[in-house]
Amino acid sequence: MPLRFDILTLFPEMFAPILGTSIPKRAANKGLVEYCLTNIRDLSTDAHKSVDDRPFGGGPGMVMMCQTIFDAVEHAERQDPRVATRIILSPQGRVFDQALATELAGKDRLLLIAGHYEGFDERIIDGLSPMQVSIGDYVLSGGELAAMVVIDAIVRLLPGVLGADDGAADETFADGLIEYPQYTRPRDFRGMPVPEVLLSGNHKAIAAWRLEQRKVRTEQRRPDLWDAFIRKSAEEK
Ligand code: 9D3
Repeated sequence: MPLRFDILTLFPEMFAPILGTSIPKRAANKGLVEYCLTNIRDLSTDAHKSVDDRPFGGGPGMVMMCQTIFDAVEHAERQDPRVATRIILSPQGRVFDQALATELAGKDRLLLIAGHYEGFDERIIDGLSPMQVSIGDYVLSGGELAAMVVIDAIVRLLPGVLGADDGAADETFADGLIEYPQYTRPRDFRGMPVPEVLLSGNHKAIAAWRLEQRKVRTEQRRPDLWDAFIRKSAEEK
């Protein structure tokens, strides 16, 4: 059975170009995932097709209302007997990382709720108990791009999605170090040469150089990852 993604959004048209391209498309074509979009506005019951309303107590902006979200979740969940892991994209959520991607890649059904411009009525959180997920500390216009980031990171971890030598395992974050620098032809581009060791044919020397590059770069650019790497290395001894 393919991993089923239910995506609840006010802008389903934003998803087609991303999910219909590259790895997410290939995964769907191979029958490894399916994407099921629900337009939250289709579940609105009033004459104006409302999905949001002004906040009680005042304040700026609008708030996504309970009725359409609850009905959209129930509508999507009825379409398949499997229990969905519910995820709501929110700036207040747990920050998404590779460990969470791995955890979610083990589920058989994920339901993602993306809001736009605004926040959610708190009873959506209380009543539906979704996992709340953020993709980082910056302000987006809505949860749609965040949902696509989460989907992309999960899909590429599924068995059979990547080719054998795309090697998801030894990439950045799998072992806590960022990548080594890479080069291809030509050997000299506008006076910038390829590091000599890579042309040496000495595979042990190349591996040692690459590991050193990864360490130096991680220490310089990602002190957070470097601290974790040093602590992990110390524990293993
Ligand atoms: C006034 C307070 N704002 C919260 C920081 C309101 C607000 C801003 C942006 C409410 C929602 C949004 C839209 N963002 C998302 O829905 C979102 C998001 C993000 O903005 N950054 C990182 N991850 C995510 S996941 C969903």
